[in-house]
Amino acid sequence: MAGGLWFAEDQQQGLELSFKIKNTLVSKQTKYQKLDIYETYKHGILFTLDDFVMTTEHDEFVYHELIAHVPLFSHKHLENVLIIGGGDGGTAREVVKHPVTKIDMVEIDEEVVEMSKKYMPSLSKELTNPKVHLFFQDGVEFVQNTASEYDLIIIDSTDPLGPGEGLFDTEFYRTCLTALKDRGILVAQAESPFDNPNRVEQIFSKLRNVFPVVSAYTGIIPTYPGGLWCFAFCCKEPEALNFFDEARYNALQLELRYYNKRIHTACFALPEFVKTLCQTE
Ligand code: AG3
Repeated sequence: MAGGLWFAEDQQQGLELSFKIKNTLVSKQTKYQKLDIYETYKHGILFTLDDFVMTTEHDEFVYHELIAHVPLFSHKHLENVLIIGGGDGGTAREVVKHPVTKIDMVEIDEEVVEMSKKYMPSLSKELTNPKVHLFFQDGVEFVQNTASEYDLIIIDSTDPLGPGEGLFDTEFYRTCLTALKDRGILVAQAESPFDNPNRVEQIFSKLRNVFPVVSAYTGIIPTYPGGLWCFAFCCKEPEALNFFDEARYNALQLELRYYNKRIHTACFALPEFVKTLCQTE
């Protein structure tokens, strides 16, 4: 590797993705995980947990717009939204753009929120919005105490390793189903079909055991392993899959950088090998 300081994420098959680092802003062990924030030369701020890339300022918009607006525009009457994980605030920032009543966000590691507020204001800026209620707790426990409460649950987790592991369990998915209202939708980040096809396969197979309707969509996130990323879209009735709130879309006139009306439909078009992994239509 050329000189200077580099951060490298070690990917599954002996492949590394490296960023040239200008400055290390934070490097610490929290109660739950190793947390680092770097200033890179070309990708803005880079935030990692346990040395896995969580987000970069350069391409975070793809992930956060997709994980939020796809389900948000698929729901007719949004009131309560639950974000599980998402401590950097990127997902909440997108959700507040919709006329929702309240957003509960449950993040296990308070230091992720603190550090994001300090070093990643472009992501965390809406975490002080009065609609956003923060709970520093394990998402698995939080959901156990809810029933028929949410219109949308967004699982913005880490990989299924370390503190985020329980967020990939069948039991947890079951409690999420209970936490949703009848027309509710659950969306989850669902890993990389190139880098870790087994994980993708497992996530979808567990979700299919729990949810009556399971679909998948993808987006291109250059700094995540494999570049192509999966999201799971689950609901109780197939209706949400074919619904797009055009009136709200036109009224909001959101200025986004990835998501738009055509992407809403197009992102569900899956390459054959991804279709095989997710076993969705
Ligand atoms: N959550 C998904 C990160 C998964 C990336 N995996 C990896 N780099 N191995 C990101 C949180 C953004 N709010």
